[in-house]
Amino acid sequence: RLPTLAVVGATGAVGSVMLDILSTRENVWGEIRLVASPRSAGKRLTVRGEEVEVQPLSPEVFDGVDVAMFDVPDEVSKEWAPVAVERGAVAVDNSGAYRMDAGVPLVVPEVNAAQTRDRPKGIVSNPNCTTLSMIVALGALHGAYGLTDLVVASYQAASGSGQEGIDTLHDQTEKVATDRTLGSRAGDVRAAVGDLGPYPAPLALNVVPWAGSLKEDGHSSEEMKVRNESRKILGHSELRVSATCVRVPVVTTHSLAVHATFDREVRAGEARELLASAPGVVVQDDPAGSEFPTPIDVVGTDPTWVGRIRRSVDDPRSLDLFLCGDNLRKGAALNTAQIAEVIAGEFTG
Ligand code: 2RA
Repeated sequence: RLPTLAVVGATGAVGSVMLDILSTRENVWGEIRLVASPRSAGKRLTVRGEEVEVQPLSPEVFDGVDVAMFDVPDEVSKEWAPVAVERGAVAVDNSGAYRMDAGVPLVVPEVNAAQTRDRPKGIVSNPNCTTLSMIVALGALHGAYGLTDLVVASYQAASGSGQEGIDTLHDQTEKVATDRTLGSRAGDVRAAVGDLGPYPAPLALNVVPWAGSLKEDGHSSEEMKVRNESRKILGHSELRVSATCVRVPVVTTHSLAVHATFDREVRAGEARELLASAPGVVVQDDPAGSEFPTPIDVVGTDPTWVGRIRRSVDDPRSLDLFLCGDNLRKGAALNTAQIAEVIAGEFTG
């Protein structure tokens, strides 16, 4: 029997990428049920070439469901993932509600797929998109060389803030497009863009060193997620991580500059080969030929792209890398789908 899947949050920014992914990957599902808030229920969406009506979120909607994916805000997952589990489903959750829960595995199939089975609460968590945009490549390097330290600067796309982020970036970009004097006087861009949307400063013609909410000692929630989730996924509770998360005027695909230090000396050429053969990683690294990943070229693709691979000038145990990953695909929908497929394998053998 092919298992039944519920997609909760089917109408959101990640939800629509999910429907595309479910329609293009090898089909492992019987029925696919689409679920959303009562506000969006009744819409008809296409998945696997068929129109399906979106059902309102309710306990009964999980009856007969084997795997329920959640792409909804933390508080909705907190309330409804246990309801799905009670009704007999395994919940795969892409919110922050359960990621650091000791009874919930945090899974990236290329790195720690086996942990999917160890789910005492019936819930498996999907990491944050920023962690996911680098961790497949870093997991491969960790397996070979043993990571000790990570220094990360993120360049995060507007779609990490959902449709509101994308709309804000486009609206602001339109407002600054024709005045060529803008950006040369403090305050001129701020005055021109008006509405800041979900951001604390204009995103057009700018970079904003902030994502998420304020945590202890001035760190942002996004920076703490990069640290805590990397440690949990890699099973390395001593890993030292410093992150600075920055929003940039890119629509979709997060980028990261990473300084990674290992237990032993590393060679750039060897690391490049290792990454090139790692599942889910593509190396694009020829600066002489202007070959390196950029978000506008990576968007819409599944792998983590790595370039600018070089050994640190001052430390033979460190590598510097530049990574890009589509934050809506591998960063959210794709990884969730991959976890769900691992669970589907338990039903079909
Ligand atoms: C962001 N990581 O990019 C968040 C979204 N989950 O804002």
